[in-house]
Amino acid sequence: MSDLAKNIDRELSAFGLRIRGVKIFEEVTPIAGVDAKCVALIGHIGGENWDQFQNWWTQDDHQDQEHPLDAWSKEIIIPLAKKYDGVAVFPSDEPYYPFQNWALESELLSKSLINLLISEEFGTWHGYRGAIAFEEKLDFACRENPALDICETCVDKPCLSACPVGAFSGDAFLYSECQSYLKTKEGEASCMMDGCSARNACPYGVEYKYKSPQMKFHMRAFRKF
Ligand code: B12
Ligand code: SF4
Ligand code: SF4
Repeated sequence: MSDLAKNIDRELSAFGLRIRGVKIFEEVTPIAGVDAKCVALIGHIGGENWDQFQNWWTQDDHQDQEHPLDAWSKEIIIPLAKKYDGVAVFPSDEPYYPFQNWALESELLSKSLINLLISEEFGTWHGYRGAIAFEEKLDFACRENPALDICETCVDKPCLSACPVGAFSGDAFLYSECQSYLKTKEGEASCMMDGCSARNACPYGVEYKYKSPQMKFHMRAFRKF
């Protein structure tokens, strides 16, 4: 790993974040005004960022944020990008940058049947908080394995039968069926309380599963009011 990558990773670790992988572009790629040669993906595995985020969120001047986790991420990643001559981009800002594709090409992950990337170690319990694009290549040990297909080897596929509205029974995720269910009393008592039943049914990475406050936070953010 280069000194630059090590320094960024060390600074991120104070917030429970890390460089998840670095996607090296075969051709220079324009990203947010930069001719990028690579992009460093920043995120968390399991609940490693949760306490730091909560401490920030409970401070008086942060409680009214409409998207607190995004605001927290920006407060950390934008200055870091400036300090190291890169430019920051974020997963929820449009135009959407292809975070999942970048991740697939720089980490040991595979696509899952429930539209999330999955790892043999930590399952689907991980996320991306931002990325920094650089005009220079960053030396970082990437663990990409394009042949990995975890779901293919999962015989029972419990995720598919766990969703009460069969949101994964077709070719695409049935977003409105899921959203409608989450607004019912049953949805409030199950997925809204304990997290997506399909995601919970997956046997991979159970020890990385988000704890209740983090789970509820993400479910509330996901459900449109
Ligand atoms: C819009 C969006 C949604 C929308 C619509 C998703 C859709 N299918 O269109 C809705 C609201 C439904 C949604 C829901 C959720 N999302 Co969402 N979403 C996004 C967002 C902001 C943009 C997606 C996009 O259009 N990207 C643009 C395309 C071009 O980029 P791409 O990633 O390279 O897309 C390629 C891949 O998707 C790939 N691809 C094609 N088919 C498939 C199939 C599978 C199985 C996979 C893994 C990839 C894949 O090819 C695409 C084209 O090149 C991304 C963040 C981001 N910027 O990527 C998060 C993101 C994908 N979501 C995420 C999450 C966690 C969720 C939720 C669990 C809610 C939550 N926040 O907790 C649910 C899960 C629902 C589900 N099971 O599908 C995470 C996924 C992390 C992971 N572990 O993989 C992301 C990366 C955000 C993040 N901050 O980490 N999401
Ligand atoms: S339960 Fe099996 S098929 Fe479903 S996401 Fe997990 S590994 Fe893939
Ligand atoms: S949150 Fe509940 S309803 Fe929505 S996809 Fe997951 S299991 Fe299905």
